[in-house]
Amino acid sequence: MSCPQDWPEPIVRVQSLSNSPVVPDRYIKPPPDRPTYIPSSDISDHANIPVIDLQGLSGEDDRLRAATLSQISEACREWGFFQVVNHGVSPGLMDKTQQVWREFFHLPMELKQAYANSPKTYEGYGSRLGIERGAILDWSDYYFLHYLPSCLKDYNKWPALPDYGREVIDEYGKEVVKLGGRILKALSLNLGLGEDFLQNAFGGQDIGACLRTNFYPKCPQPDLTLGLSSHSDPGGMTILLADQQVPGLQVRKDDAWITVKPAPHAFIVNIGDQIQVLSNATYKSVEHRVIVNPAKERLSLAFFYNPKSDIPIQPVKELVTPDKPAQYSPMTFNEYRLYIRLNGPRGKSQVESLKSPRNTL
Ligand SMILES: O=C(O)CCC(=O)C(=O)O
Repeated sequence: MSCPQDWPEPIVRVQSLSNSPVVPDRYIKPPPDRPTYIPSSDISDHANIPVIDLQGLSGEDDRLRAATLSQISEACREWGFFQVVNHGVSPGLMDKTQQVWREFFHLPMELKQAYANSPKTYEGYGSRLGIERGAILDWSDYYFLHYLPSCLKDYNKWPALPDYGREVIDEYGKEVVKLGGRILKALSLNLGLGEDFLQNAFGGQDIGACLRTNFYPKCPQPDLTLGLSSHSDPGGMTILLADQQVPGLQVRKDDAWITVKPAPHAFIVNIGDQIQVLSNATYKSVEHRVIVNPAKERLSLAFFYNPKSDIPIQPVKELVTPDKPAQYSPMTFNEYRLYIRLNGPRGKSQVESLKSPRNTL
């Protein structure tokens, strides 16, 4: 099955609704899914996901390197989410890339409409995930583009404005791909595999890398809706550059939602479903969602570091034992991501439903 060529209903840009006095019905979540709006000033009192300094990974100090790996291991097992600082991507480039996207989303609507996307590839300017007619939608617009594989990278599908944007977005992608490779090595070692094992399982140099820049306009009734509904990321690993000024990302920890407080110039890293599958559920992707703000818009850059799309992804045999048989059947990422592309974000329902039948008896 493939995605249809077009959306089931006319697209409404959420940005065009941000001055309405009330949230239209299409965006009102059922009561159990509604968030409790937390003013930014209260967030500092809450628990936060671990913050890990990556400097130790590249230095000569073996003890520091081992300690850093161990922090990453614990964060993957306990949280599935962590922040990294001293990660090697220049703060100036991070700021400039956010600035490019802010300028893009503030262009006149008719200029942005030239990049309107369709569910066939999702590339371009979008305002919904999923194609179910009448679905309750999220309070966000986004822009989706590919970096890798190179055959999918098409500058014509990247915004031409602001005029310095493509170069900056390109540079940002190169740097974040490098960071993804370093983190994947750490995960691989922590799983007791060779440092290149996971990268090879992802397809070596032929990985997929794409960016979704999320734009969450301010919202008149933030306790009735969500910027992005609860989901786990379908891909390998996500490297998120969150808004430094406006919190919004919430991570599910046990039965609570923890609001992430981004450290200055940190990236937020999370395990996606494909690493859950490859690691035979040693690492788990974690549900997260985004709340919106009554006074401020919010911008985030979600960089998806994914396996090559047409190779079967399955638990690596080194992590399959008689006590822990393979939990998932092989599936290509191309097949896997169709679920979210058709249905929109739905918690962890997909990866849970894929458990091999013999393990659900
Ligand atoms: O905006 C955020 O902080 C998170 C975005 C996210 O979860 C996603 O794009 O999948």
